[in-house]
Amino acid sequence: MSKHVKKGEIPPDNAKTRAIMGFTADDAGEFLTTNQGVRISHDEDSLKAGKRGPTLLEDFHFREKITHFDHEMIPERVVHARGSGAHGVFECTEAMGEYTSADFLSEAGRQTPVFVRFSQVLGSKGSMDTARDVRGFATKFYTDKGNFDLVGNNIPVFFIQDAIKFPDLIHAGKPEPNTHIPQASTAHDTFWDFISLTPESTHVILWALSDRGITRSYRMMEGFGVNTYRFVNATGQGRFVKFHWKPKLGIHGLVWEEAQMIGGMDSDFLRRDLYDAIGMGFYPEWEFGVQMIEDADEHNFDFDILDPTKIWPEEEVPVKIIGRLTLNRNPDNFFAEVEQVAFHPGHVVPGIDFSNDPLLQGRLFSYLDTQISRLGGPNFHEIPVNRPIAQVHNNQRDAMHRQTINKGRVSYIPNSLGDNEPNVASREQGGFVPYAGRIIEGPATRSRDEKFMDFYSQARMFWLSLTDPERRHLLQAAHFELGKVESKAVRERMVANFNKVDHELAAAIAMGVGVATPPAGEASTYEKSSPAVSMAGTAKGTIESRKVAIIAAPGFDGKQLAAMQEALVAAGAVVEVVSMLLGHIESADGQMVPVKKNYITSASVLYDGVYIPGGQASISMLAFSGKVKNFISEMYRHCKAIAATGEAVGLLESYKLPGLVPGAGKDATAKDLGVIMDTKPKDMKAVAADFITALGQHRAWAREDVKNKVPA
Ligand code: HDD
Repeated sequence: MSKHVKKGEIPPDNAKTRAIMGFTADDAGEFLTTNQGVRISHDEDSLKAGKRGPTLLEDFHFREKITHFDHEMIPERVVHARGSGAHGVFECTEAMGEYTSADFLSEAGRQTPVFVRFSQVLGSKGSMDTARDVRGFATKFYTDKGNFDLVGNNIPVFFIQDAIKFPDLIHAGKPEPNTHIPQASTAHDTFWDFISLTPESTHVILWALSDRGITRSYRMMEGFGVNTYRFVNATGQGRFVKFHWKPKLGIHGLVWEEAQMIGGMDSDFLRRDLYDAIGMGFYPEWEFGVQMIEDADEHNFDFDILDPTKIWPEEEVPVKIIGRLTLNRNPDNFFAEVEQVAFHPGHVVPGIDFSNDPLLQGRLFSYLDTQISRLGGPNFHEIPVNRPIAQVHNNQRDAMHRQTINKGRVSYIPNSLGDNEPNVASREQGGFVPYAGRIIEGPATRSRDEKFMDFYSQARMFWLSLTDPERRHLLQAAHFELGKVESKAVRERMVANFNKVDHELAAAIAMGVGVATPPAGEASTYEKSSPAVSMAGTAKGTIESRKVAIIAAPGFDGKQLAAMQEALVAAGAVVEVVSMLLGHIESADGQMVPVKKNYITSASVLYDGVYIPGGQASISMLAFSGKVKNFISEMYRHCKAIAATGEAVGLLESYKLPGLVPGAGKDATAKDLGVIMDTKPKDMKAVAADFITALGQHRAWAREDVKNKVPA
């Protein structure tokens, strides 16, 4: 799936890369100057009257430097403040002309440059990556016919049906205004108070409580446009459409305890993961898919297709794969690119239009508006990362930070002095013609259609479609989130809502959060399931870019370590030797191996798996280390792949990990539990192959039943 690039390779050559490179600056080998280009002779002392001051006002260099610094912060995004992004390319794999006139989807093989920003919704810019949250997945397609922004999330449904409630939702979820606690967490009273009084949110809440809310990597999550859009073809014929991103690496989450620990060990975990993967040439990939519904079928579903709290089950409306997204270039400057990129669902191109989805309609106002205060004026489209590669010609003029120098005296239409140019374009000339088929009728009303009021059917469908481990994780998440809620009335109201989804679900949550189990018989009777909503079974078997720790001490078995390392690296894993001290450790047969991390700078939660090679001297030292025992126990508790060879098998057995029978050796049970052990490895390739298989499964959920017995 991925292509390895050499460090320093020329960035991918496309129209956007060429355009944006014109704005980059490289200071290497240059003299220091002011912003006016004047070379500076001294930069470490301000200009003073005598050696002991005071500083002179005429020091223009000092004033310019400090003034710029004083103003270098801009308002963070009111939501999705924390995120990370990358450049890449979208390739159309199936010509879609029959359905849409969108030029970038018109022929297989057509490539379009993109910039993607991933984000957490609630936390501030400096919060941690692994908070339980919905994640943003926003894509800017720099098409030849103008920019198209697909501003989606990693969860296909939203909390509310109407944009008018958005400020309330966000106020409830953000830190409480009197204390500004808690940061980047929904586990507090105001959030659940709002949710418990907003039953339309029940469906998305179950998704957010599932492991989708704590993704292992931005590269391992799905993306959804969420709202219903329209495709419109060259003859003006329209149909409803929903957009999907499907990750090549499968859909994987963290374990909640692990997510919390990572928050302390490496709050940049997801950001680092994305940057490192692209830097190493493991380019993340997604398939792009669409679900389409004809106008004639608009009312033929047991949900309203305009309701953003409902999915179109993939089993009923299949996802047609029509493209591929590859992220292949890290930004050069986080602020200039990731921070200043401005998305807007209203940025569409001919061939894509809006539906009457009331959430989308409200979004169409909000995004343009917010950029004006965030980026300081209406010219944010001129910031390099936001500039379309399509040419811009209009009569908009001036305003803060204007870059373009428009020539001529005419800036109005109609005009005769400039031949009435720039002129409008017909549909045939590529002009955007709003979709004409939309039926808008009825009295002005602040109300919703009946099907919107069915809050529980699809929530139940989601719950019924999960596997046992997924359900267990969801319940544990609910116990944590609601367990932090002080108001018993709020907890009771939430349990009452869950009781309308499924009685067992409500009873299990009630038990953990100290409220009475509500009566049975109130749950929705909807019995459909949608296997596609489950993350289980999406592992692709690959271990490319997965991180593996090798724990060893001096006197380790050099052949075992080398063979395992070689096999893992060949399969694409990132291998780090962890030992007590940095520097090098020597094997029993005299090989020196560099140590990447010590016990203080590493932690089990930062790896996907661990291997311990044998070697009597090494194992004797490791056996004395509480840190090592803790490392392995955590790995076991978090269901990650573990391998041990030679004397290390005895070490592993001495930890008495529940479920691992002493002397299991090559026992199938141990393998099922994702633990590969071989006391006398004759064939290290075979041991490595088993370990790679276990790693490729992401987690050994078979360990679920026993893992909680391991002390945290
Ligand atoms: Fe939003 C940012 C996704 C509903 C108002 N939103 C924002 C971002 C994403 C989403 C991914 C970050 C973009 C970036 O990386 O810069 N938002 C969604 C999705 C929604 C949704 C999938 C439901 C389908 N949003 C929504 C509503 C409103 C907003 C209903 C307001 C009425 N969203 C905003 C905003 C933000 C934003 C205030 C903050 C920063 C920005 O726009 O550029 O305008």
